[in-house]
Amino acid sequence: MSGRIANAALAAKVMSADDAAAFIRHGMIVGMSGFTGSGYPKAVPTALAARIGRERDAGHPMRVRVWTGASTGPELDGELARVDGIELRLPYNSDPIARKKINNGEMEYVDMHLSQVAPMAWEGFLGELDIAVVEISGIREDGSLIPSSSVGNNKTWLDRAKGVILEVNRWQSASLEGMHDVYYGTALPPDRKPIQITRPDDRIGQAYFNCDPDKILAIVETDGPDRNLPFAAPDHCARDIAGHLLEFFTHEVKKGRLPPSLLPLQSGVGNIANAVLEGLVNSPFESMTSYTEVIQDGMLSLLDSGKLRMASATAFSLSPDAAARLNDNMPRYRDKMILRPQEISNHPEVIRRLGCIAMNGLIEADIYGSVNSTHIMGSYIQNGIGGSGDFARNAYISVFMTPSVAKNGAISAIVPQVPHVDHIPQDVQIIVTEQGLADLRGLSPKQRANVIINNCAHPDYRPALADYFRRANDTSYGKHAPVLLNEALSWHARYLETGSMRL
Ligand code: 0RQ
Repeated sequence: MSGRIANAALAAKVMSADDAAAFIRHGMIVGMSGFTGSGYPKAVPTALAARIGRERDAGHPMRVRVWTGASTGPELDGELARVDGIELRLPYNSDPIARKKINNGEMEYVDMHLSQVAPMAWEGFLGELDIAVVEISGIREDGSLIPSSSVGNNKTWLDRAKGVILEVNRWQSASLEGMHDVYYGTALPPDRKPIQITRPDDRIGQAYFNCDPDKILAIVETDGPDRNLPFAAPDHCARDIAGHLLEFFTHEVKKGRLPPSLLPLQSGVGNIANAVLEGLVNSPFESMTSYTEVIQDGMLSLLDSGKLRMASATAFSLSPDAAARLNDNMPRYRDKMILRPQEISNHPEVIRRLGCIAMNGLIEADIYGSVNSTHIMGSYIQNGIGGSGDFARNAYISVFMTPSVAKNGAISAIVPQVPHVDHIPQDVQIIVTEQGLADLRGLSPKQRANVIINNCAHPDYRPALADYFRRANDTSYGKHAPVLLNEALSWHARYLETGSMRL
């Protein structure tokens, strides 16, 4: 054994992944750990998928409903989706095989605000949780559990599930111990109390999960890395977007609308968000903090540079190099990081109180500033809303960023009307592309349209957008937010018919 299980009674429950997976039966709801590819169980889902494949071949279809924190890894979503083992998935997915099944109509998917998953599980709206499968980094003598590289919804899964399967992963650094802050004070209305976080540094909970030992059905020892995908080096476009944003922050500090240390940063995942964080390393801002969902490579660089004082999140999302750097230097980083349950890292009350600066990616925005973050061509889901809605609505400043074109220029990211809305104009204050930045605060719809078209649209599409807007102004039924109903979505229809939005 790895020496990670210090409780003798629980050590007696160690078994193989195959034996542990046998506790999961057809139709069950299974709550798994995992958030942005970190801290997800690796062995039991793979064993479960193998069993589902065997059952299917023997003529006994078997499917389960899978809840997680957010995205996981190929051993979980990929393997289970491949054997058609997932009947329903929530609240976030980025696995390509699962994405294909969802968009083929072969898997049900519930795309949720990440802060709302745990409360809704407690409220009973989602169904009864049968089994929790949770990765941890160790078990203490008193039976309490040391979380691993993500906290996500684990506290809720461990509390709500009828049975618990634990994966103790010795790949995870033993020095993670003490980094987490697991809050046990949440309650349902009318008994909710204020969440007492007034600075990103505040600790309000405990470093361990509680778990009723009688519920623990199995413990599996593992030694596998998190998904940890490499980030692309920032290209020209990402660097330009980062540059516009840094110029904007400098301007806001000069105007006295942001303090010189800015406000707690939330950063979405992906290469552009990472480029912005890397850009902040060479910025004039000092003593910054972060209150976010995920700690990615750029956050580590910011911590290394001394510019970022501390980071609060619910998970890591690191490249293999950055994960190795973190694991090798954990004692140095540990005091500067806090991992919390996602209902706290994404809590609207805390985000509003702290005044976070939210920075998220988008698929497309329309000329009035509605943002589509999820549905390509209005119907094909890419990932999900994730935490972007939690942060965008409640942030002090809500920024969305994107290249101005997609698919080698065949698609404009600025369109007359988005075919799916995740973020309404009121929740979208700044849009940035490599072309420039649109500050939409205090602007009416028509004023927004002018700024978005002129500052953010690609020059190849700007004349067509301006022409649409001019004609809409002339003939629209109402002149508040003019729209040509028959034409508004014609750009998307044109892409589907011809492979390009160009006229
Ligand atoms: O598809 O890979 O098939 O070519 O969309 O686009 O350019 O790789 O962008 O990785 O920055 O993701 C909005 C999806 C952007 C992400 C989104 C196609 C493009 C490609 C991906 P291909 P890129 P990114 C914190 C906050 C919601 C969740 C969130 C996201 C694919 O940021 O999931 O913010 N956000 N969470 O080709 C058609 C367009 C397109 C387009 C891009 N306009 N039309 N296709 N694509 N723009 C994290 C969590 O909550 C966990």
